[in-house]
Amino acid sequence: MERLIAQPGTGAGGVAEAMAAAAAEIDGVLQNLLPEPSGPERRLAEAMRYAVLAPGKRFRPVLSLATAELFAVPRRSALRVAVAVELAHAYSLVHDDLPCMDDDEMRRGQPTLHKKYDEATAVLAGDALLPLAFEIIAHPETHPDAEVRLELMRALAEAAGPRGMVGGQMIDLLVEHKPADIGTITRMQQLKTGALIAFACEAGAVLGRAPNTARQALRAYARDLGLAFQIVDDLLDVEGSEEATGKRVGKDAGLGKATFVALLGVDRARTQATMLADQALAHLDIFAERAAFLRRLARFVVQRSH
Ligand code: GRG
Repeated sequence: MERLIAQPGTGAGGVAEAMAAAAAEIDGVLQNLLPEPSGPERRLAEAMRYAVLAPGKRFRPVLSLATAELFAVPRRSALRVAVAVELAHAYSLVHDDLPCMDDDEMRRGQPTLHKKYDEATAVLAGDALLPLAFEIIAHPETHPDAEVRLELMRALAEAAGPRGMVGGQMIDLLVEHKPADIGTITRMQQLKTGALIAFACEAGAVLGRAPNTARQALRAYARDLGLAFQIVDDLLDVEGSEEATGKRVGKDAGLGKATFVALLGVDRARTQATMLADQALAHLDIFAERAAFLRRLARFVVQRSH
Protein backbone atom coordinates (compact mmCIF):
# COMPACT_ATOMS: atom_id res chain seq x y z
CA MET A 1 0.00 0.00 0.00
CA GLU A 2 1.39 3.39 -0.96
CA ARG A 3 0.95 5.39 2.21
CA LEU A 4 4.06 7.55 2.09
CA ILE A 5 4.23 8.14 -1.66
CA ALA A 6 0.56 9.13 -1.67
CA GLN A 7 0.98 11.36 1.37
CA PRO A 8 -0.37 14.83 0.51
CA GLY A 9 1.04 18.21 1.49
CA THR A 10 4.47 19.70 1.26
CA GLY A 11 7.06 21.01 3.66
CA ALA A 12 8.38 19.76 6.97
CA GLY A 13 4.94 19.67 8.65
CA GLY A 14 3.52 17.18 6.13
CA VAL A 15 6.61 14.98 6.43
CA ALA A 16 6.41 15.03 10.22
CA GLU A 17 2.79 13.84 10.08
CA ALA A 18 3.58 11.08 7.60
CA MET A 19 6.56 10.00 9.68
CA ALA A 20 4.44 9.88 12.83
CA ALA A 21 1.85 7.67 11.09
CA ALA A 22 4.55 5.33 9.76
CA ALA A 23 6.26 5.31 13.17
CA ALA A 24 3.00 4.14 14.79
CA GLU A 25 2.81 1.26 12.29
CA ILE A 26 6.46 0.38 12.92
CA ASP A 27 5.96 0.48 16.69
CA GLY A 28 3.01 -1.91 16.39
CA VAL A 29 5.22 -4.46 14.60
CA LEU A 30 8.07 -3.88 17.08
CA GLN A 31 5.66 -4.60 19.94
CA ASN A 32 4.81 -7.94 18.32
CA LEU A 33 8.31 -9.00 17.36
CA LEU A 34 10.22 -8.04 20.51
CA PRO A 35 10.30 -10.87 23.06
CA GLU A 36 7.68 -10.77 25.81
CA PRO A 37 9.19 -10.61 29.31
CA SER A 38 8.76 -14.05 30.83
CA GLY A 39 10.78 -16.69 32.64
CA PRO A 40 13.90 -16.13 34.71
CA GLU A 41 15.45 -14.07 31.86
CA ARG A 42 12.51 -11.62 31.75
CA ARG A 43 14.78 -8.70 32.68
CA LEU A 44 16.47 -8.97 29.26
CA ALA A 45 13.20 -8.64 27.33
CA GLU A 46 12.14 -5.74 29.54
CA ALA A 47 15.43 -3.96 28.86
CA MET A 48 15.17 -4.56 25.09
CA ARG A 49 11.65 -3.14 25.07
CA TYR A 50 12.70 -0.14 27.17
CA ALA A 51 15.42 0.83 24.70
CA VAL A 52 13.61 0.08 21.43
CA LEU A 53 10.10 1.32 22.21
CA ALA A 54 11.35 4.67 23.55
CA PRO A 55 10.23 7.56 21.32
CA GLY A 56 12.84 7.63 18.54
CA LYS A 57 12.16 9.28 15.19
CA ARG A 58 12.12 5.92 13.33
CA PHE A 59 13.91 7.73 10.49
CA ARG A 60 15.70 4.64 9.15
CA PRO A 61 12.65 2.32 9.10
CA VAL A 62 10.59 5.09 7.48
CA LEU A 63 13.24 5.22 4.74
CA SER A 64 12.85 1.47 4.21
CA LEU A 65 9.06 1.77 3.97
CA ALA A 66 9.36 4.68 1.53
CA THR A 67 11.80 2.93 -0.81
CA ALA A 68 9.79 -0.32 -0.61
CA GLU A 69 6.73 1.63 -1.78
CA LEU A 70 8.65 2.68 -4.92
CA PHE A 71 8.72 -1.00 -5.94
CA ALA A 72 5.27 -2.04 -4.73
CA VAL A 73 6.64 -4.31 -2.01
CA PRO A 74 3.87 -5.81 0.18
CA ARG A 75 3.56 -3.77 3.38
CA ARG A 76 4.09 -6.78 5.64
CA SER A 77 7.50 -7.56 4.09
CA ALA A 78 8.58 -3.93 4.16
CA LEU A 79 7.56 -3.56 7.80
CA ARG A 80 9.58 -6.61 8.88
CA VAL A 81 12.73 -5.23 7.25
CA ALA A 82 12.02 -1.74 8.59
CA VAL A 83 11.77 -3.18 12.09
CA ALA A 84 15.04 -5.09 11.63
CA VAL A 85 16.76 -1.81 10.71
CA GLU A 86 15.38 -0.12 13.82
CA LEU A 87 16.57 -2.99 16.04
CA ALA A 88 20.10 -2.73 14.63
CA HIS A 89 19.99 1.03 15.20
CA ALA A 90 18.69 0.65 18.76
CA TYR A 91 21.50 -1.80 19.56
CA SER A 92 24.09 0.73 18.38
CA LEU A 93 22.56 3.47 20.55
CA VAL A 94 22.53 1.24 23.65
CA HIS A 95 26.18 0.30 23.22
CA ASP A 96 27.23 3.81 22.21
CA ASP A 97 25.79 5.17 25.47
CA LEU A 98 27.78 2.74 27.68
CA PRO A 99 30.40 4.12 30.07
CA CYS A 100 33.20 2.55 27.97
CA MET A 101 31.93 4.45 24.88
CA ASP A 102 30.24 7.86 25.14
CA ASP A 103 29.04 7.40 28.72
CA ASP A 104 25.66 9.07 28.26
CA GLU A 105 22.85 9.46 30.77
CA MET A 106 19.91 10.45 28.58
CA ARG A 107 18.64 9.00 25.32
CA ARG A 108 15.26 9.55 23.65
CA GLY A 109 14.12 11.64 26.60
CA GLN A 110 14.69 8.95 29.23
CA PRO A 111 17.64 7.56 31.22
CA THR A 112 19.97 5.45 29.07
CA LEU A 113 19.58 1.70 29.41
CA HIS A 114 22.62 1.16 31.65
CA LYS A 115 21.38 3.96 33.95
CA LYS A 116 17.87 2.52 34.16
CA TYR A 117 19.06 -1.08 34.55
CA ASP A 118 22.82 -1.73 34.83
CA GLU A 119 25.81 -2.00 32.54
CA ALA A 120 25.76 -5.78 32.11
CA THR A 121 22.05 -5.75 31.23
CA ALA A 122 22.65 -2.98 28.68
CA VAL A 123 25.49 -4.94 27.05
CA LEU A 124 23.30 -8.05 26.88
CA ALA A 125 20.24 -6.19 25.59
CA GLY A 126 22.34 -4.64 22.79
CA ASP A 127 23.84 -8.05 22.07
CA ALA A 128 20.33 -9.53 21.82
CA LEU A 129 18.87 -6.80 19.57
CA LEU A 130 21.23 -7.30 16.64
CA PRO A 131 20.67 -11.06 16.18
CA LEU A 132 16.93 -10.46 16.55
CA ALA A 133 17.19 -8.21 13.48
CA PHE A 134 18.76 -11.05 11.49
CA GLU A 135 16.24 -13.58 12.80
CA ILE A 136 13.39 -11.38 11.57
CA ILE A 137 14.92 -10.96 8.11
CA ALA A 138 15.69 -14.68 7.83
CA HIS A 139 12.06 -15.67 8.43
CA PRO A 140 10.15 -16.66 5.25
CA GLU A 141 7.43 -14.14 6.15
CA THR A 142 9.92 -11.39 5.22
CA HIS A 143 10.16 -12.59 1.62
CA PRO A 144 9.25 -15.88 -0.07
CA ASP A 145 12.58 -15.99 -1.95
CA ALA A 146 15.48 -17.20 0.24
CA GLU A 147 17.99 -15.43 -2.04
CA VAL A 148 16.37 -12.08 -1.32
CA ARG A 149 16.48 -12.78 2.42
CA LEU A 150 20.12 -13.81 2.15
CA GLU A 151 21.01 -10.65 0.25
CA LEU A 152 19.32 -8.52 2.90
CA MET A 153 21.19 -10.36 5.67
CA ARG A 154 24.53 -9.96 3.93
CA ALA A 155 23.92 -6.25 3.36
CA LEU A 156 22.84 -5.67 6.97
CA ALA A 157 25.88 -7.59 8.24
CA GLU A 158 28.10 -5.32 6.14
CA ALA A 159 26.36 -2.16 7.35
CA ALA A 160 26.65 -3.22 11.00
CA GLY A 161 30.15 -4.71 10.98
CA PRO A 162 33.77 -3.58 10.56
CA ARG A 163 33.02 -1.86 7.23
CA GLY A 164 29.98 -0.22 8.77
CA MET A 165 28.81 0.97 12.18
CA VAL A 166 31.40 -0.78 14.32
CA GLY A 167 34.27 0.34 12.07
CA GLY A 168 33.00 3.91 12.25
CA GLN A 169 32.74 3.72 16.01
CA MET A 170 36.35 2.52 16.19
CA ILE A 171 37.53 5.57 14.23
CA ASP A 172 35.35 7.78 16.44
CA LEU A 173 37.07 6.50 19.59
CA LEU A 174 40.55 6.66 18.05
CA VAL A 175 40.30 10.30 16.99
CA GLU A 176 38.91 11.63 20.30
CA HIS A 177 41.00 14.59 21.47
CA LYS A 178 43.12 14.36 18.32
CA PRO A 179 43.09 16.56 15.24
CA ALA A 180 41.30 14.82 12.36
CA ASP A 181 41.16 15.90 8.72
CA ILE A 182 37.98 16.10 6.68
CA GLY A 183 38.73 12.79 4.94
CA THR A 184 38.93 10.91 8.25
CA ILE A 185 35.77 12.55 9.57
CA THR A 186 33.87 11.80 6.37
CA ARG A 187 34.98 8.15 6.43
CA MET A 188 34.03 7.84 10.10
CA GLN A 189 30.55 9.26 9.55
CA GLN A 190 29.97 7.24 6.39
CA LEU A 191 30.64 4.06 8.32
CA LYS A 192 29.08 5.00 11.65
CA THR A 193 25.88 6.64 10.41
CA GLY A 194 25.83 6.34 6.62
CA ALA A 195 26.11 2.58 6.26
CA LEU A 196 22.88 1.76 8.11
CA ILE A 197 21.01 4.60 6.41
CA ALA A 198 22.23 3.22 3.06
CA PHE A 199 21.02 -0.26 4.03
CA ALA A 200 17.66 1.17 5.08
CA CYS A 201 17.26 2.80 1.65
CA GLU A 202 18.49 -0.10 -0.42
CA ALA A 203 16.47 -2.69 1.49
CA GLY A 204 13.25 -1.56 -0.20
CA ALA A 205 14.90 -2.02 -3.59
CA VAL A 206 16.22 -5.49 -2.66
CA LEU A 207 12.76 -6.56 -1.47
CA GLY A 208 11.27 -5.26 -4.71
CA ARG A 209 13.99 -6.83 -6.87
CA ALA A 210 14.57 -3.39 -8.37
CA PRO A 211 16.90 -2.93 -11.35
CA ASN A 212 20.51 -1.89 -10.75
CA THR A 213 19.98 1.65 -11.96
CA ALA A 214 17.32 2.16 -9.29
CA ARG A 215 19.55 0.64 -6.60
CA GLN A 216 22.48 2.82 -7.59
CA ALA A 217 20.30 5.92 -7.48
CA LEU A 218 19.06 5.02 -3.99
CA ARG A 219 22.60 4.28 -2.82
CA ALA A 220 23.77 7.69 -4.04
CA TYR A 221 20.75 9.40 -2.42
CA ALA A 222 21.47 7.58 0.86
CA ARG A 223 25.16 8.49 0.81
CA ASP A 224 24.44 12.22 0.63
CA LEU A 225 21.44 12.00 2.95
CA GLY A 226 23.41 10.07 5.59
CA LEU A 227 26.17 12.65 5.70
CA ALA A 228 23.66 15.51 5.85
CA PHE A 229 21.84 13.70 8.68
CA GLN A 230 25.08 13.31 10.66
CA ILE A 231 26.14 16.94 10.14
CA VAL A 232 22.74 18.08 11.45
CA ASP A 233 23.16 15.70 14.41
CA ASP A 234 26.49 17.44 15.13
CA LEU A 235 24.84 20.86 14.74
CA LEU A 236 22.05 19.88 17.15
CA ASP A 237 24.70 18.98 19.72
CA VAL A 238 25.88 22.61 19.53
CA GLU A 239 22.65 24.49 18.86
CA GLY A 240 19.87 22.13 19.99
CA SER A 241 18.22 21.64 23.37
CA GLU A 242 18.08 18.57 25.57
CA GLU A 243 14.30 18.95 25.62
CA ALA A 244 13.99 18.69 21.83
CA THR A 245 16.69 16.09 21.16
CA GLY A 246 15.98 13.92 24.22
CA LYS A 247 19.69 13.60 24.93
CA ARG A 248 22.49 15.58 26.48
CA VAL A 249 23.74 18.40 24.20
CA GLY A 250 27.13 20.11 24.07
CA LYS A 251 28.90 16.84 24.70
CA ASP A 252 30.93 16.52 21.48
CA ALA A 253 33.27 19.39 22.33
CA GLY A 254 33.71 18.07 25.90
CA LEU A 255 34.64 14.64 24.61
CA GLY A 256 36.98 16.16 22.03
CA LYS A 257 34.91 14.55 19.24
CA ALA A 258 36.01 15.02 15.67
CA THR A 259 32.92 16.40 13.96
CA PHE A 260 32.18 18.44 10.86
CA VAL A 261 31.13 21.30 13.13
CA ALA A 262 34.44 21.18 15.02
CA LEU A 263 36.31 21.29 11.72
CA LEU A 264 34.17 23.66 9.64
CA GLY A 265 32.34 25.75 12.22
CA VAL A 266 28.57 26.02 12.55
CA ASP A 267 27.84 28.11 9.45
CA ARG A 268 29.92 26.14 6.99
CA ALA A 269 28.65 22.87 8.43
CA ARG A 270 25.05 23.98 7.89
CA THR A 271 25.85 25.08 4.33
CA GLN A 272 27.45 21.70 3.71
CA ALA A 273 24.42 19.82 5.08
CA THR A 274 22.06 21.83 2.85
CA MET A 275 24.30 21.23 -0.15
CA LEU A 276 24.36 17.49 0.53
CA ALA A 277 20.56 17.35 0.89
CA ASP A 278 20.22 19.16 -2.46
CA GLN A 279 22.67 16.74 -3.98
CA ALA A 280 20.66 13.82 -2.57
CA LEU A 281 17.56 15.09 -4.41
CA ALA A 282 19.35 15.07 -7.74
CA HIS A 283 19.80 11.28 -7.55
CA LEU A 284 16.04 10.75 -7.40
CA ASP A 285 15.26 12.10 -10.87
CA ILE A 286 14.79 8.62 -12.35
CA PHE A 287 11.82 8.04 -10.02
CA ALA A 288 10.11 11.29 -11.08
CA GLU A 289 7.01 12.13 -8.97
CA ARG A 290 7.06 8.79 -7.15
CA ALA A 291 10.06 9.97 -5.13
CA ALA A 292 8.28 13.10 -3.83
CA PHE A 293 8.23 11.78 -0.26
CA LEU A 294 11.94 10.87 -0.35
CA ARG A 295 12.63 14.43 -1.53
CA ARG A 296 10.63 15.86 1.34
CA LEU A 297 12.47 13.58 3.73
CA ALA A 298 15.81 15.01 2.56
CA ARG A 299 14.54 18.51 3.34
CA PHE A 300 13.26 17.33 6.71
CA VAL A 301 16.75 16.07 7.55
CA VAL A 302 18.25 19.55 7.34
CA GLN A 303 15.29 21.34 8.92
CA ARG A 304 14.79 19.03 11.88
CA SER A 305 15.19 20.16 15.49
CA HIS A 306 15.47 16.69 17.02
C1 GRG B 1 28.13 -0.51 17.53
C2 GRG B 1 28.71 0.63 19.72
C3 GRG B 1 28.38 0.70 18.29
C4 GRG B 1 28.33 1.88 17.75
C5 GRG B 1 28.10 2.09 16.36
C6 GRG B 1 25.85 4.08 15.22
C7 GRG B 1 26.84 4.16 16.30
C8 GRG B 1 28.15 3.55 16.08
C9 GRG B 1 26.57 4.75 17.45
C10 GRG B 1 25.28 5.35 17.74
C11 GRG B 1 25.42 6.70 18.34
C12 GRG B 1 25.41 7.84 17.40
C13 GRG B 1 25.31 9.17 18.00
C14 GRG B 1 25.53 7.65 16.11
C15 GRG B 1 25.48 8.66 15.14
C16 GRG B 1 24.26 8.40 14.39
C17 GRG B 1 23.10 9.11 14.96
C18 GRG B 1 22.88 10.46 14.48
C19 GRG B 1 22.32 8.51 15.83
C20 GRG B 1 21.07 9.06 16.34
O1 GRG B 1 20.07 8.70 15.44
P1 GRG B 1 18.62 9.34 15.48
O2 GRG B 1 18.74 10.83 15.55
O3 GRG B 1 18.08 8.79 16.87
O4 GRG B 1 17.84 8.79 14.34
P2 GRG B 1 16.59 8.33 17.25
O5 GRG B 1 16.64 8.25 18.76
O6 GRG B 1 15.61 9.35 16.75
O7 GRG B 1 16.39 6.99 16.63
